Amino acid sequence: MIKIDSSKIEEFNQQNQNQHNHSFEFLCTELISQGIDIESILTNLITFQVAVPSWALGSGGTRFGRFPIGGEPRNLEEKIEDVGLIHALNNSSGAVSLHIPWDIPKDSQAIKDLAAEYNLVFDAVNSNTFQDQVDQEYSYKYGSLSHTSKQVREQAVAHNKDVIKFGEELGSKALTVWLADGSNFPGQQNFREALNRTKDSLTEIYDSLPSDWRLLIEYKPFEPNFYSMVIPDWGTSFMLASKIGDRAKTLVDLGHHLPNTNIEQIVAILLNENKLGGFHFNDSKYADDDLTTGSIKPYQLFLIFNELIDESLNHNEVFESTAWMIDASHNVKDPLEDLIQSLEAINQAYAKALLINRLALKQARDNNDPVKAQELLQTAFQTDVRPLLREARLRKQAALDPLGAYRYFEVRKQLIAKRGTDTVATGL
Ligand code: PSV
Ligand code: MN
Repeated sequence: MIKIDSSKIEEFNQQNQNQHNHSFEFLCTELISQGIDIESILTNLITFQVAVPSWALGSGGTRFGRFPIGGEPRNLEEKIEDVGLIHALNNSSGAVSLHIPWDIPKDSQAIKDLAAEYNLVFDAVNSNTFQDQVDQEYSYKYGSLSHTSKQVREQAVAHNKDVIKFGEELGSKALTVWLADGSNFPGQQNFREALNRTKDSLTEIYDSLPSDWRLLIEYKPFEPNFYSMVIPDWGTSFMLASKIGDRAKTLVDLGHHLPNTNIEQIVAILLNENKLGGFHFNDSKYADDDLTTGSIKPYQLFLIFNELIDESLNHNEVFESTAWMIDASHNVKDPLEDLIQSLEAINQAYAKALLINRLALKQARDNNDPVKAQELLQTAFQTDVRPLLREARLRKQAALDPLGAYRYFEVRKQLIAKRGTDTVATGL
């Protein structure tokens, strides 16, 4: 079991402590002059946790190829070890989100105990009815929850119920359903019938949820079906969630939008209707590119957090009741480094959005002053909040510089030494 000792992290931090003190003091002086409550921002950053999906720990592939990075986790235990390693470095990824059947826990109690050793809990569980498994009776080639055949739908519903069972054993409180169902050619599918069958299947799944669980319905405009997807957009997900019940919510995967979609406005509308269930964070240039969060559109991420904070002023449970998760995997980076970068980008967007002068923004809006409103957003967005993030990490015994520490401790080298060079993690 590879573990990074907190005393090692402390030693590593000492090398950069003076430099950090200097930049933190400098930023504090500036923020205090703007009347910003630094301690309250730090408290938010210290408590904020984002889940890591069990499928993002190996190098991702495209249909053209896959290039294993070496030391990839060979089983669920090793995936937990990986999440534990980055959590030790940043103390902001304290949860794992499992994809079943890629990561079926053979002994749930043992898995739970192992996760606890790394201070990890289990976030939403994800079902998979987009691939056929070897022992499966009916194929999902033409869909699952929306399928024309009752037997296929029943099989897909039963799978979701199994996933809930695993999730209950691990302490999860939500099921995320993403459907690949749809059609590739005009005329192939009756849109309305497919949608109604999906609603009925989801209702059956919802009815079997434990009373403190939520059903998160993910949407996606295209891929793997290229003519139509049964749940292509937030409107369809929202409509389904509204019909199905209070604990059915919409899940926003940032990559599941057509270029230039105003995602922050979608988030605001869902928040307004109490239907935002959670996020899958990633970034994209075109669509579901699975790039590192914040690598392409950090301003968009900041604007999303702006909406969340705006809502949290009225309903402060928003942050607790939302499922925060990264959903990315691509084939050129060390996946653990990628996750560290994603966590940094998410925390930066959150911290910057916390700096917005909301009173002044309200006044600018009320006075129809778009110039002032933009200046206020830009002032917050342009602030280098990295010293705040470092301070938050320091206070929770994490690394001042998680990426630097990851390289300094030669974590990948240790993983390769233990697991070998040609292991391939389950996932896509
Ligand atoms: C589909 O593109 C998706 O975003 C869904 O969340 C899946 O569960 C995940 O990626 C992994 O394939
Ligand atoms: Mn997703």
